Amino acid sequence: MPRAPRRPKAKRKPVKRSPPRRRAPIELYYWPTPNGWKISIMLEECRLPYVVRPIDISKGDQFSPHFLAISPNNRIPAIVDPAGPGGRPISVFESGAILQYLGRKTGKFYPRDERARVAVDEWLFWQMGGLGPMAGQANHFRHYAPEPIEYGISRYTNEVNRLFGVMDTRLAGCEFLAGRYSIADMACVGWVRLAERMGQDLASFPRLKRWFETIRARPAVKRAFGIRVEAASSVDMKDPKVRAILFGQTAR
Ligand SMILES: N[C@@H](CCC(=O)N[C@@H](CS)C(=O)NCC(=O)O)C(=O)O
Repeated sequence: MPRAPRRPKAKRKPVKRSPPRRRAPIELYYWPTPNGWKISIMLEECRLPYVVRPIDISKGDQFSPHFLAISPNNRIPAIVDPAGPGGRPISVFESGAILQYLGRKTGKFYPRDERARVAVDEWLFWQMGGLGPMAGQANHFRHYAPEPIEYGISRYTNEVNRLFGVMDTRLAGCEFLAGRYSIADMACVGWVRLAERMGQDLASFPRLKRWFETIRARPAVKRAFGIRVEAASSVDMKDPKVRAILFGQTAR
């Protein structure tokens, strides 16, 4: 069959494209502590653009009206995502809520499948309600109490020991806390990093040690742990002004 003659191509008008708009970065209100690391790890793992806004908790930046408007509990970390739901900015405080938010936003490290998500939530909440607070108290009584209080030291050191044991047992059956690497692991790793300060020897927890070494070797985790905040390295925890800010807080 003879082919139909080709129609001459209509000339397309050149479409003027505006240059791609650079996405404003997420602002991370941060100080280099286990709670701060959780979020820098997640941002690095997801390769999300972000800027670090240091909140010097030893000088009282956490009480500035600007920060309190974002984080009413006067604690780091917090984030402001300029491209939140509906394309409008959103601020989020509480590290667990931030991890879940970023997990939902990116679809990474926080599975959509309900069974898998329940497992992540279990270990995330276990960290938020157990490991974090207990390790925080162990650290306080072991290093910052004005005089040694044996009851407080052993109560919280033992509790961290028990919680490390829970992780060690769990990790006998799976590579990561919720099966696959997730925000639950990111929430816990900073506390395990400080095991010695909490009076724990990782050699007694071989599966936990293996888990820690695996996570610590991840490039994103290395980058997150590598963030330097100059002022943080010179904080003197014996300075009465610093101690009054951090340890003298009441409802006011
Ligand atoms: N539950 C909070 C705890 C955060 C927290 O305790 N942050 C500490 C640093 S690790 C802080 O900001 N401390 C400031 C202060 O004590 O005033 C979270 O997980 O975000």
